[in-house]
Amino acid sequence: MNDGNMGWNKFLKPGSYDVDRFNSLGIQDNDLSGIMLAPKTKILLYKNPGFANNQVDDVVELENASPDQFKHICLAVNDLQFNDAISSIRISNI
Ligand SMILES: [Ca+2]
Repeated sequence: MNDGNMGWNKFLKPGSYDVDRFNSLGIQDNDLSGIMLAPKTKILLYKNPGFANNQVDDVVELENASPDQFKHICLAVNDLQFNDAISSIRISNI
């Protein structure tokens, strides 16, 4: 949900983000509705903390292949039920 602090819309640098790191950045568990991806990066969004992939639909990989454009990904419009469910994230360069 957008609770007014825009925490869901933060830009995150490549790295691994578990729940504790989320919280330190002002992002709440199960609250992510959108994310900004830097050029030439990919992101793994996990429904579970600790990057746990227990079921086939627990993780989704999205990427921004553009060399120079940022890409906003809105989780509220897809049908993967990742909106307000994300508990850990990995971001890497491609
Ligand atoms: Ca979750």
